[in-house]
Amino acid sequence: MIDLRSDTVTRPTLAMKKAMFEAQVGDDVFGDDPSVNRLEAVAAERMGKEAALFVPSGTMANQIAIAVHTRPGDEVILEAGAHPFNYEAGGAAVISGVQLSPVPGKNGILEVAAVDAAIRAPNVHHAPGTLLCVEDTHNRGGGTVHPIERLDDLAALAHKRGLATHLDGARLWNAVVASHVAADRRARGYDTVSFCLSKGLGCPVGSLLCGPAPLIDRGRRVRKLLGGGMRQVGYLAAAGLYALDHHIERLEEDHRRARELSMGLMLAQIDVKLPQTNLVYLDVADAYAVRAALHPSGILVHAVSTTRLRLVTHLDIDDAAIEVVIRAFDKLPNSIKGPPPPPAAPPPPAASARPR
Ligand code: TLP
Repeated sequence: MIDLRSDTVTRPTLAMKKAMFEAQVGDDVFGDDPSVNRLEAVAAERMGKEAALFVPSGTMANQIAIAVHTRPGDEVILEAGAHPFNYEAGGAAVISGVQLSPVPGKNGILEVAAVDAAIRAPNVHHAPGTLLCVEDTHNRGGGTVHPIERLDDLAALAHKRGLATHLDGARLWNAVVASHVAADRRARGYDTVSFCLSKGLGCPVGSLLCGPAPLIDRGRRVRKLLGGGMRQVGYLAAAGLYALDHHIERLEEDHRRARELSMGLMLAQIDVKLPQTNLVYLDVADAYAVRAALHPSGILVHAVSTTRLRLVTHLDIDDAAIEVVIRAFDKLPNSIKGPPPPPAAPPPPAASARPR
């Protein structure tokens, strides 16, 4: 199988499994797991924050961040394609009782002026905006990397207007490698930052939420409330520690393969842009038909919509796999891989609305 659906599909390498096998563990709910304690200390240090919390998923990291930064009835501002607005099962409303204010950006990157305009003035009618969430790299935006000035300016504006800031860095290490700007520098303006071990870093499970110690302490309680307190979870923390030492620089290989894949697909007449990191989005006439046509050759892709596909490079995708995928796309009929149909013309106005 050549599984390009996500970078979450990787299996641990033999060396990672060895590190897991040899892990020292204890009961993490009692704070006794040395491997988790070490992972949390290393994560906090790498992000330039005081403390960190090991959680099962990126979704839980974001939801805990939203919970600790807000009160019920508050408003959270985020880009319209952001993960908590699109893929977290409405969790912010259920867990924190907040409303989300989606602001469209360009390829997932927010304009500072648009965020400024979205923050409502204090008024008895308004839900007070108390948190800005930024996503780097931006998944639906195409794996895009924020220019560091934009990250800084968005955080500075939010703080000036009295909002806290959270950086959803599920793929922050991809942004670090692509931009050559260190993780603690990218996260500098943000009160909290999360990152995933289970994506490009190749671990089976896990994410970290990093920030000031009092907020992380509160987050620990929210994690328990959500059922995310885990016991001898040092086996998974050991995978994370291994990945932070061995799987970061290699992300550049995933980015190179994503570029090679997109260039090959361009030659196969596919509507695709050159990616900045490891996420390749394609616009096609029929995404479900393309997905079905590739399946018998063992190629798995993710249909984001009826006309959009996502192909993700990762630890288990090598150069040979990229060639196989390009050849398979080349053979697909134009009727399904060609450009998406133009948007349907709006219906004519109803008879009663027509000028006489
Ligand atoms: N994204 C997944 C799917 O949920 C779409 C993927 O395959 O890309 N923030 C961002 C920016 C993410 O892309 C994701 C996962 C998360 C948070 C949540 O992480 P998990 O899947 O660990 O809950």
